Amino acid sequence: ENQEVFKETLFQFEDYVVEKAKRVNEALDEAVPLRHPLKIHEAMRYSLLAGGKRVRPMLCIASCELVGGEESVALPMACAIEMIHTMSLIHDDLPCMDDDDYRRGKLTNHKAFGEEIAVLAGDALLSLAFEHVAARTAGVSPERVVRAVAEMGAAVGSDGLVAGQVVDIASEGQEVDLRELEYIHVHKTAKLLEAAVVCGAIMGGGETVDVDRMRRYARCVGLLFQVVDDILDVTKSSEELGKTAGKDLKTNKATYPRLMGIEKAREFADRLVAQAKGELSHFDSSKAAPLLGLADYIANRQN
Ligand code: GRG
Repeated sequence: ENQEVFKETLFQFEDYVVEKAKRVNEALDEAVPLRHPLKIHEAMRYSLLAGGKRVRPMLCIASCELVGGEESVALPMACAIEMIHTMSLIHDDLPCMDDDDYRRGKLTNHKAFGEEIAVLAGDALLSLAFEHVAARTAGVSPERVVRAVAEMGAAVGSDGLVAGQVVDIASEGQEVDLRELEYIHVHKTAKLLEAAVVCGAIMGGGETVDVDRMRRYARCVGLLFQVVDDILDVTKSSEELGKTAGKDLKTNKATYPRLMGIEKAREFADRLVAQAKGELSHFDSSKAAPLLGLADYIANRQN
């Protein structure tokens, strides 16, 4: 019987995810219409609509709904977070950064449009993110919109994603210990996931205590996301061994499994998912179901 109930909730969670992703994709499509100059808008749309998992927008919307807000009040913010995520991927893939040829199953932006356009597409998406929240959010007090925008800006800048990238670049070829690895992951990955949750809760009208609880949930989920990424990296590279040589730089990169062993990394992931869920125990569990489901999804994802 338990298994039946489990299947039922799992099924509902899938429905939830599919429905939200559809809404987010439509809103993103509408946010960047093709217009003059054609090339830049094509490049922005190419990466933005390339079919990411939309984990951050879902966290944003589910957080808004958990504190009683309508989906519509968080949708512009959810799109803005995805625009920022996408631009960080475009810039991360550039030859001067990670120098990658493929992303989201397609050629990277600079491979498809050239480096100049890829840099500018990233810049334009970052700018559009802030414009989009400010111009499109409706039904939320100006104080809350400003608070959320400040939160989002802090997550991206030199105390956020950029900080993580800078420390990551500086650590290349160096010995990296667990503390430094955590710093990189918290900044490169967890900060934006945290902003997605916190900004969703702010837009939804959440009380400070609840926003704080959800922030703690998001920090666990953010780190979990990266630990799982590292574990998947090991699984994938052993599967692909022999097929692709891989880049030395990436092969030698510090990861949780490399620093603590695969078993300990899995235990760490289990602890993080339990802790994330624990932070939501104060909420009605049926209302918290989407965020609880997202934590499980992130823990168990295969890509
Ligand atoms: C943000 C201003 C600004 C500059 C960019 C390049 C850079 C600074 C930061 C790098 C950030 C980066 C690439 C972090 C990795 C994040 C990560 C875990 C990406 C994978 O996310 P998924 O699995 O991807 O959610 P999909 O494609 O599903 O969206």
